[in-house]
Amino acid sequence: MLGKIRNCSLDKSTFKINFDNGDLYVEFISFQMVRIFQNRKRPSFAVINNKIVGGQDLSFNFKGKKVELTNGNLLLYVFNNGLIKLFTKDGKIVIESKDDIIDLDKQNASDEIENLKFVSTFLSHENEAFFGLGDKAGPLNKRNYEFANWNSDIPQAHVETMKSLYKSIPFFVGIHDSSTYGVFLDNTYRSVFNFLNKDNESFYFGASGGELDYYIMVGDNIKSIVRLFSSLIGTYPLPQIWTLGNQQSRWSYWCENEAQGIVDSYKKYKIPLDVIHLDIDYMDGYRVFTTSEKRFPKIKEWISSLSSDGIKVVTIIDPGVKVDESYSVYQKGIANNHFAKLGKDIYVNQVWPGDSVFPTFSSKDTRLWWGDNLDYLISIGVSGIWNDMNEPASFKGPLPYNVTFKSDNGLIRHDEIHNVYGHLMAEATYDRLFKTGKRPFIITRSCFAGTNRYSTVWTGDNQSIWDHLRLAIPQQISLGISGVSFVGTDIGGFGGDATPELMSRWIEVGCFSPLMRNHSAFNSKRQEPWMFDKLTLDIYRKYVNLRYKLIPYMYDLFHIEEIYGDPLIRSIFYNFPEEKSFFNNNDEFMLGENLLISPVVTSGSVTKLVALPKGKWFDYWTNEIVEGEYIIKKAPLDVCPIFVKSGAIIPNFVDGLQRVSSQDKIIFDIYQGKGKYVHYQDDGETFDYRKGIFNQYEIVLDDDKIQIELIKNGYEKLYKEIEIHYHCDSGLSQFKIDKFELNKKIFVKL
Ligand code: MIG
Repeated sequence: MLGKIRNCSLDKSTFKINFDNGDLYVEFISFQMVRIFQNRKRPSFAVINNKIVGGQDLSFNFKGKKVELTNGNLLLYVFNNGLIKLFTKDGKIVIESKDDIIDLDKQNASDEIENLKFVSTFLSHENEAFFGLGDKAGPLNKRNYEFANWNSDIPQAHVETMKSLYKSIPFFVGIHDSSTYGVFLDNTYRSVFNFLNKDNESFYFGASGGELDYYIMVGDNIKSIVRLFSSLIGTYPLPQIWTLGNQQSRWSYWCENEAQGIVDSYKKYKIPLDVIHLDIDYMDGYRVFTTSEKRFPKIKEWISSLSSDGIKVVTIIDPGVKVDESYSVYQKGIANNHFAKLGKDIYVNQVWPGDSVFPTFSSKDTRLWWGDNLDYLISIGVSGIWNDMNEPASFKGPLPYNVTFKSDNGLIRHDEIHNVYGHLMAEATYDRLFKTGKRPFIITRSCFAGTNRYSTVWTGDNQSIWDHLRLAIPQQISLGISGVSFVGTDIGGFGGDATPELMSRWIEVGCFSPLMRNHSAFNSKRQEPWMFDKLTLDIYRKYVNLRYKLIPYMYDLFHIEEIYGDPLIRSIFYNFPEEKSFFNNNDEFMLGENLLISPVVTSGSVTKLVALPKGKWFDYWTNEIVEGEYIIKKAPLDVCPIFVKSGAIIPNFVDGLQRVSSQDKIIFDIYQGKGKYVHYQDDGETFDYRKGIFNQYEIVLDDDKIQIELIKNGYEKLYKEIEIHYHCDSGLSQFKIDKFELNKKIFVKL
């Protein structure tokens, strides 16, 4: 414990508070964010921008038992032992320490407490709600649950009592009557967030190693907090547009013929497809960066023929490198000291290839070497990399804590690197793919805060059960709050056998996931859309078609996401923060600002009780205008209830596309009301947009008038045709706009 405060000083923009037993630093990163920390042993893996914003009015006042610090907007009290109390300038309480000693008699703590090196306990407010923490199972609101951050490979069914899953994002948003705030604990060791609230008055977090280093963000609503967090850790860079297409996977498509057959069937059944995934069996004996001569004898030619058909190939890559003296990846890794050690010896565990060793991704030269190995996959035409098993998972027990990894800042033990292992593997992959000039497409299973700068994620091994379809909603929303916008679940469920009904309902949810991929395990029922019955196939096609229409809308959302960090999949209160009843809504979500999806996620249901925020909403399928808190919607198996906000403007690709490709025509669905929308267009592939090579079309809707204007023309391929579909209380009307010039407003009376 820090003990009593001795003094405080301000050096440039950093406050240093000296206690009997150590120092604590305080920095106001901006008017809305304060960082409280001890000296770190090594730089953060997560934070890329914590530069202090100038122009703040910094001062402090030391009053014996407490220091009062301010930046002119936030007021922070620091007490003995480092306890804190944070206010806004109008005196509203944000967060307040309770006591640094957990009162075990009150049994507020859990067993986890034993392993923590430090703990910070805070008062919880009545009805305070908590959100975020990445991929944890259970409801959106994390109050009354406890979680641990320790990336774990969990093949069993994910349930709400599980403390950890694959990802670790030690960030949450708290909302109570006087404040909305976020806390990011920038610590990679096993950490614990306890919102159990057993004593009805407190919550705590802590970590089992490293230093105390946390940021508190203060804002008006959850969106402003997510944006502040994104400013610290970075956002997902605009993806290649085809990555928003439909993706098909299976563990495994065993050989070229089988994989080709899948592509052919998609064509035969007229379902759009952009990507096929190759799981571990494409490799030669699970040796990473090899391909099987037997099963994929002419892989380069095959990938190239797929490519002329518009299909991309993504291959899986695990971190474990097979121990095999005659295998060049192993040889070079050994020669250049790229593998983790236990004492003086290379550490060996088992994964798919049998005895395997683990790359030291914490070191730049290892990351570069890993990238060099990717050259082979790039040279045969692979378009994206799927990183699995990077918790890291291991078959012969977990890696001991004292396994060491070389790094750019000394050796790192496993207990410190574990939660960022997948993050660093993704970074290595990103850096190599970046050099191709195309926007990297990577999928990772494990991650840490900030991995979203490099990679998309999926939620790991779910199962073909209704509970996991339901879980997909809060899980994707929570990941979005935690900075991870490019998310998806294995559509249909990975383990177990999907029923036709479950499959149908899953595609009705999955078609809105940024990462839209059907994937299943080798011993489960085949899960491609035609493997069920005609009805399932028709439903599947209907929702993949819907997805392809919405791709320009999703791409626009990614453009905004890259700037601010707003996730695509959001809870309703992200857009309507005053509607607190949605804090506990786990069966609806929004895609961006305009679409509200209220899917059926229970077996046998053909109706849905839809909760709507205030305002006018259009039923997507019937154009019927609905209003009111709750409505009961008929939802037979082929209907996923979808509602569009009044005043919405939604860009669509034309119907019937089989691949994502550059389009000459765009259709704007416009829904009566007032609204404004900017549609973004670029080459969908390269980083040229960063040099201004893009177009923007602005549409303003004011009841019965619209105004369209090309406000930026940096990319030569403008749409040749714009079509407006106007939805209003008297029905649907359609018309075309075919000539437009830069900065010339076109007015249309509706
Ligand atoms: O131990 O590569 O989550 O998607 O199909 C299982 C085989 C390893 C786990 C992944 C899953 C993948 C499977 N992998």
